[in-house]
Amino acid sequence: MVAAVKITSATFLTSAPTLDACPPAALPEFAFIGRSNVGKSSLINLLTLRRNLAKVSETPGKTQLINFFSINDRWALVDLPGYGFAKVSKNQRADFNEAVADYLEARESLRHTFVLIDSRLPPQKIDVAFLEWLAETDADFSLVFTKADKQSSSKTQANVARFKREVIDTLPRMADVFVSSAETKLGRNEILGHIGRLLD
Ligand SMILES: Nc1nc2c(ncn2[C@@H]2O[C@H](COP(=O)(O)OP(=O)(O)O)[C@@H](O)[C@H]2O)c(=O)[nH]1
Ligand SMILES: [Mg+2]
Repeated sequence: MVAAVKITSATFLTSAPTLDACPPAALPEFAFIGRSNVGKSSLINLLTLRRNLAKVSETPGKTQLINFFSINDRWALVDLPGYGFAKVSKNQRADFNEAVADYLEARESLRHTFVLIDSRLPPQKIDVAFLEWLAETDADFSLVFTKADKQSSSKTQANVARFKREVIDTLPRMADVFVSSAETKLGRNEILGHIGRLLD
């Protein structure tokens, strides 16, 4: 069992539409990215044990702002706009908000990025394309397979293994993998433990 960091305060800091509009890079930041509806906001609420800190939406793709939450006045959680899929001529390309790309490439205080993947789905092109892009930056990132409560753990493990096989040739090294559920709190201690180690 890993020692999780203790969260004594969690407050909404600000929302920003672009990298330039982001608050001063004063605290180490842990960002959450993934397809719309994958569970980014729910995971932030799970980690902080605050029900409505980050807005959970039934409508995919609604949040287009970068949302900052200050934790213990020492570090920050960052809820990024979800990516979608755009058809561009013959090729489908990863369509993520320009502000997200700018943030992930250039934010000085970004310490780590959690890439969220729906644990119920076979590897999605958009997720693989996004990881290919992310791996080309110097980003430090890990994978979080969400919504594990919606199926058996053997099905989750099979999907995680399948996803790893899909990206193993793309990534310079296999990223750390977490499995989470906003319903059962699965993964909370492990993810907070990871954050704690990175903060040390
Ligand atoms: N059963 C289950 N539902 C989840 C989980 N995480 C998110 N959801 C639901 O999935 C939907 C989208 O979640 P949200 O956090 O808004 O996703 P976001 O768009 O990535 O921020 C909401 O209806 C959530 O209640 C989870 O771990 N388990
Ligand atoms: Mg959200």
